[in-house]
Amino acid sequence: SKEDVQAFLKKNAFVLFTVGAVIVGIILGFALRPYKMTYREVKYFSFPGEVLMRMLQMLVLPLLVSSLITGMAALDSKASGKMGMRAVIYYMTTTIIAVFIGIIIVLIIHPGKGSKDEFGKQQTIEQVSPADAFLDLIRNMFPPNLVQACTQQFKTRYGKRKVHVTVTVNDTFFNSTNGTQEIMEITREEVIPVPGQVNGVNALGLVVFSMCFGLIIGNMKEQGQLLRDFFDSLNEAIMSLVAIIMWYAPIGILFLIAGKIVEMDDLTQMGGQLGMYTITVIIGLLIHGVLILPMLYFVITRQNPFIFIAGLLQALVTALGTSSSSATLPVTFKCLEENNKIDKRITRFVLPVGATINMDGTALYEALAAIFIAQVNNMEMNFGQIITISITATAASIGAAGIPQAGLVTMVIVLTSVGLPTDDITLIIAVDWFLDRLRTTTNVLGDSIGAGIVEFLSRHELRSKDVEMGNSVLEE
Ligand code: DAS
Repeated sequence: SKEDVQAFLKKNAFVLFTVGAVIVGIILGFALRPYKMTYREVKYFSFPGEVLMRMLQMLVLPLLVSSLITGMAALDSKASGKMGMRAVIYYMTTTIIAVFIGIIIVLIIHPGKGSKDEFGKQQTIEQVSPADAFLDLIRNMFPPNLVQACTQQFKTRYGKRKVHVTVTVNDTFFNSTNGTQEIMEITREEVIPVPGQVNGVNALGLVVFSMCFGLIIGNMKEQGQLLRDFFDSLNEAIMSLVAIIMWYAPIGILFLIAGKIVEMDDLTQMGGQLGMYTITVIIGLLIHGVLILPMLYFVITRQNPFIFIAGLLQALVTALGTSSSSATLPVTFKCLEENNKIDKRITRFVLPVGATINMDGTALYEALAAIFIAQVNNMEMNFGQIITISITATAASIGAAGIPQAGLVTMVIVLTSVGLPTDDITLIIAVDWFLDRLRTTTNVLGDSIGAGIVEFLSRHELRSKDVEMGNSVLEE
């Protein structure tokens, strides 16, 4: 009936807006492509998207810290220890499964055909040894300066930027007596690839600190009450801010997606190996996200995984639009707590940690991409090398920050570990912006399903804690 339709629309307005935004964004993007906007015009056009990105990022720091501290403080150390164990086992298992799928699928489809001819020009990539990368991971866990940890800069984007270059031609032949002579100078606009910097927070360091801090103030008696109340109330206030931003999110997502489509290169090489590679990654991510994770959820909780995923839709779309799991974090919280009714003591712990270290999509991607690069170089990996790739891909996904294209940077570790040319990362840059969005969506899905599973497994502890506290803990 008409009332039913109205009620449905009202209840699902957010989701409809968000999904609508993606569709309109894609259409608008393709419609504007023929106009060949300049770099500056694209930046103006996608400005509403940039604003959304900044709003979400603005909340990450206070949200991450306050949710982890209150999450840890709400449980005694035994209960949080058990919950933490479950979460870690879930993270490890799903990441290893993801890596495994990536490897199997790339070996079966074999998208790399042993030649680099069809790829564009290559650039040089900074070398990082696996040992250094590993030590960096540990270093990041213990930031010497907490304030600095809140303003860490990441070198990540290998995007393209238009710059004015002055070309000076030197002629030493006619003027050998006094060195070089300048004979002409021109200025032109050229697109060159540049590694950029992204502002972020050292999430790993803040996670470690907040967890310890939360545990400590949770164990303190009355003296800890002030801090517990403070962070609890901070967390509530931030979540109310998230609710406001959610109304703007569809507009931002629309322009993020449209802007990216307007700006992307013509994918003329997509017919060849790069196209096959893209399809291989998509298949791998689909197997993991649509098959394995839902199955795991069903086997453990005996509930319909797709109803659970439907509640997450807005978070998934935000991940697709922002290609950052940490920028998506506020929305993931909202979806899980409000739509899927996951206990806050679980989300507050599982989500920030998950967004920082649990990246199934990235792990799958890194293993797959490394083997693809080996194939392009006509190198078949032996069993030992494949094991090395799976271990380093897991480490690289843990080390990758939840920001756009971070996975591309940590891939250097995977490649060097088996002696593959790191400069070959540039072969896949052309499609990375797109695959990044898909793997980020998979990452967010993995964290969210993890929250559902950990809650189910921890139901006894949660209940006995409720009883002990007279059911007053964190009950809104
Ligand atoms: N885009 C990242 C994320 O936020 C990770 C990656 O680059 O793989 O999940």
